[in-house]
Amino acid sequence: PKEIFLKDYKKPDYLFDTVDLEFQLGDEKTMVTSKIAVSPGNEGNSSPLTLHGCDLKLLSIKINGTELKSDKYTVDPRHLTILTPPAGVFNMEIVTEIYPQLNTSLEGLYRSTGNFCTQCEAEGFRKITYFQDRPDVMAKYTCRIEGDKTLYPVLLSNGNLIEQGDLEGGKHYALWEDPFKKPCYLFALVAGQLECREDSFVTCSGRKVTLRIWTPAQDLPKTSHAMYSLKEAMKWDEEVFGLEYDLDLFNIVVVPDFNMGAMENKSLNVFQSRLVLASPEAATDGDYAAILGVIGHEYFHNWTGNRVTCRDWFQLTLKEGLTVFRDQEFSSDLGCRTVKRIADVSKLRSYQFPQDAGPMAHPIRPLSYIKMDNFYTVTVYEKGAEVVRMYKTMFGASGFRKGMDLYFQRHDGQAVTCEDFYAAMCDANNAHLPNFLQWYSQAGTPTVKVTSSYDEGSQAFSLKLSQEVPPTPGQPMKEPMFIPVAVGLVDSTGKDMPLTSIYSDGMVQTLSNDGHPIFTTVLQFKKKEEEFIFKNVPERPVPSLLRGYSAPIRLDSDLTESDLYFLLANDSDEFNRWEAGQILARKLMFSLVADFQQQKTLALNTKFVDGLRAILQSTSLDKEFIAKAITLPGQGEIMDMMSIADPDAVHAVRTFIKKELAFQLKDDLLAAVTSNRSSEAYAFDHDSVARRALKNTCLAYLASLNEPDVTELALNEYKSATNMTEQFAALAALSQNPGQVREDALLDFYNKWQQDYLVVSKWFALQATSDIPGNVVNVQKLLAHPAFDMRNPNKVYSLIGGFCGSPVSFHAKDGSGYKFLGEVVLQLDKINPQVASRMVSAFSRWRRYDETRQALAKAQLEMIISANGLSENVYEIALKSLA
Ligand code: B3K
Ligand code: ZN
Repeated sequence: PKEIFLKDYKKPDYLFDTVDLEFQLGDEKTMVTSKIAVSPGNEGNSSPLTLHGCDLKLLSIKINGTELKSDKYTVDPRHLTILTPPAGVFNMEIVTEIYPQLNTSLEGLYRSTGNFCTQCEAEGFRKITYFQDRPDVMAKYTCRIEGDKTLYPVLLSNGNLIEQGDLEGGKHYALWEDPFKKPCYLFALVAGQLECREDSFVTCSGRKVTLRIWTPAQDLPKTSHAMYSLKEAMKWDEEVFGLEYDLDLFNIVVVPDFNMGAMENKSLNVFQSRLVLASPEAATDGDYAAILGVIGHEYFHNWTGNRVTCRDWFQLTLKEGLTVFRDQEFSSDLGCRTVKRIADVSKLRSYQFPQDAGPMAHPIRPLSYIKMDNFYTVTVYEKGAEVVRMYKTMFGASGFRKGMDLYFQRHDGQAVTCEDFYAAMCDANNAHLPNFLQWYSQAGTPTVKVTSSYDEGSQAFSLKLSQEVPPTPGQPMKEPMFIPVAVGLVDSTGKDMPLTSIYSDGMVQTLSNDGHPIFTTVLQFKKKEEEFIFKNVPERPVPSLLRGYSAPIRLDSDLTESDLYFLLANDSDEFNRWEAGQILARKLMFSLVADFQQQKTLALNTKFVDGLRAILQSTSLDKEFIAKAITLPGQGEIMDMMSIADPDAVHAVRTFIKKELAFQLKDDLLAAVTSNRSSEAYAFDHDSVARRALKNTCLAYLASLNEPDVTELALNEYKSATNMTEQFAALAALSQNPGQVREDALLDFYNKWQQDYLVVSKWFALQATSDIPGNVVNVQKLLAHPAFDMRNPNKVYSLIGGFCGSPVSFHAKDGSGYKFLGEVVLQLDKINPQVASRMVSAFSRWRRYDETRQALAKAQLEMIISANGLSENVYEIALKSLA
């Protein structure tokens, strides 16, 4: 396998101006004709024209209408090279044959439940036809699709439908034209038996856009929330960024078999079913929120990704980090900002921090890859979004908007780099951000240490900051980075102090906002060590640091426990209230883990219980915020912070705290469950979601007691639930404890929902993530369950992915969890390398565990890497994990 490096980037030798595709869809084979207008990329270019291709049968090549003799080109399993292309502009016609029905990789053209569908990002277009498959080759496309009218009544591609009609032999055709230049990864084709929900949106300039969501007929009723989400996204992008949709038609297609969540193909987005289909009975609030976010995300790509795209795949975060940031903001504006921020930061901590600290650590712009598909990561996406967020933190909403405007003004229709985005942001704000670009090139999560001191005599409050970016594979030494640290000072009554001036770097800066006092300032921390001194501070404050989580770092401050309890109760920054509680919980968990390891009796600190009780009893706090604030940090997050991760200890401690809290707060928890019931019809609005979130969180606590009265209560909730959010939460509560009640409830649920494969996936995930003893065997059995299908990524992510995400069973000390995964990865790799590679990643952090576990996990990785015919996808992850 060949490694590809960012530093080797070269412009393409040839440009493609127009691409006219023709598909003859058939049950056994599909014929693809591609006519390309080629022009030289550089003056006087005469180099061979190398095209990518994979799993293609070449039927013919013509240059300027003449068939090319076989000595004029070479073909290998990955390329077709035209040895001496004509000088200047020429036409090229290539005919290939492909076999979508045999394509289980779900990349290129494939079949899903009988329909045809494509996925081209990152490098799937080469499985359709020979092409310069790289994002900086942008062309205008037409696409003519021909197929059986009964089998494939609907024929879709990008852009506008300009012609359609019947053909002989029961066939028909459709001709699509996309007026916008695009890279081939945004090409899409869908054909099959689908029906649509149609609606429309009138844009800010008064154009009426037809919106269609295509699904199998029986699912149409479940598309209303997706349609609502799409219209909200279109409106939001106009209001917040001034971005208007640019065609008269926007299609979304639902496909059960899809590797990723969804894909932003120009005007023809493709989604996996669970991110479109929802009804109150069968989808949870979490599903509704995910649909809103992902529909928004793919729609927002129309500007950030499609109109302005990436020069090369190393720049992926240019479109993904930015678009994740945009979807996060969209969801915040439609829901509750603090709660959304908490969810996003939790995700970063649970998944991205471990990646950044392991063998797969890479900068948000990777320096090299073997398979690009392996770099659609939480680092590129979520950390990338944090980097975009930092521009907004520094320049404010209006400065950020100016930067975005300039970015589009400069680069519409281009394939560009992360530096281009940085330059637009800085130029629009007349700013220079020293060391900020390091965020794009250095991997690893920086740790920032903060020590504070107060001098009563001079009324000065000092914060001394130092930063450390840890070594990561290939990057032993790191430079300091530009880190925006948002800070407020809280006085002894719990109020924010007005901030008047600050001294740093030999300069005094006066702080005010047009004469109004300010309460939060953003420190621009850009050296290894720096001191910031606040002036005119009348009493010793408690600093509220990194408000809103203003940078993706680990913060290590000298705040005392009593400072943290004070912030938990008083901080005006709600995010930091939650954060104070989390820091306290982490400290508590660490000290109990130590006790557990030394076989001491575990006991819960009463201050902690009182702190959570106060939050739980609050009538002023948002209910969803309360639910988040009483939730303990995840096991993964704690293990990630230990020198040797100990899954048994962390699990035992987390279970102990949960139970103990449930015991001590039982009355409050019961009250929260009963007072948050509602008989109203399901609504996905913030108040209802928040009410259910609090009720369900409390029910989960109570169920951990495993006492007859709470089991009775949970059973009751399960039976009386009128929506999936509450029904599933009750099922999850009941299934915490092994025994007959659990078995009966799981069986009852399956019997109720076996016709709905999306609900069945949840049922798989619930069991897969369970930490009941001996769960490896249960999951193994579920692999053979008639509803499970290794070819469906969603089911694999639910069952196998879920299992790997649950520390106890996956890390079973006898190695049974590792062995299970090792076998499954090899099986999966034959079917779908992208999915297999996502699963094998669960092994990557094997060095974090004790020696016994290390040896067992390593043996599986070695077994995998030595297997015959391994895909490059799995090979790259296994290789890096073992390095
Ligand atoms: N851009 C796609 C990801 C495609 C991944 C291909 N391996 C989805 C998204 O981020 O919007
Ligand atoms: Zn995206």
